[in-house]
Amino acid sequence: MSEEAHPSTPPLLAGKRGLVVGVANQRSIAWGVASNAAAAGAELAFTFQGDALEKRVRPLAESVDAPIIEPLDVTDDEQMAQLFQKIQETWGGLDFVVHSVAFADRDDLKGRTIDTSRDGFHKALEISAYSLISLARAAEPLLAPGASLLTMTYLGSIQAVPNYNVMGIAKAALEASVRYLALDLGPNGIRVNAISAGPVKTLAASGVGGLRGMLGTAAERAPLKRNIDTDDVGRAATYLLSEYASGVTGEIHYVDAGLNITAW
Ligand code: 0WE
Repeated sequence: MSEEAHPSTPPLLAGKRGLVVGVANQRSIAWGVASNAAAAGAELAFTFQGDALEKRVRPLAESVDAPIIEPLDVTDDEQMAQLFQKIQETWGGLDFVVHSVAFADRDDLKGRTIDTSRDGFHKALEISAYSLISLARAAEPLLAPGASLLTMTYLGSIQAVPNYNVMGIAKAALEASVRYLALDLGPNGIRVNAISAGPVKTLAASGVGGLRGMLGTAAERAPLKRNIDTDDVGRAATYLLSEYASGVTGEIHYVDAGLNITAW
């Protein structure tokens, strides 16, 4: 009967160990990914950036019994090395990495892109795009065939979204990095993908002027007639990190209630 046709299968990420970089608080997209991955059987390591965020991240990480909670500023090579040393000692290997990190100076997320300073450009690209490359390089020795990397991007990479400005340029670099890293790591059976999330009200987005209006417009325009939440992203992420996506790499997967396919 149905038992024979549909034998029960283990949860999607059973026995997998993953690193999650980019949790700031409970509303973070990274937490949506982490909580869904944990529910799907993954064991997780977390990083926090600075003392202020440690107070937020630690209780969340402990709620899913994370054995590794370490500081990481993605521009600090020494912290990066220490983090992977710790993962090596604790686990000896790693099945996935979630990168959910972006930063541009607040002044560069308004006004004209033409006014972006060299320094502001460098900072946005370093933190938001180069950090995926450094994480991939540091993680590579720990990754076995079947492992995967996942990052978060936004439509502003391929369409000009007012005020997204230098972040759009950084996300374009990030998406290209996904494809080139997929090419590098593919021969070892390691996949690299991105989720392009629709707008969500997170801490990162809270400083953004006009976000409320954007969320309203997005929900009206999107085929699903709603905004997405971090669980929408978390469920798609769980699939991309799992064997169910074994043939998927170098992909930018939209989780935006269909917004990106619309013209009007
Ligand atoms: O990628 C993002 C935002 C990332 C972000 C947010 C901030 C706010 C605080 C990067 N750096 C900073 N720096 C700060 O000082 N999103 C996809 C959310 C977002 O940000 C926008 C958006 C959307 C959507 C900025 C302008 C217009 C739309």
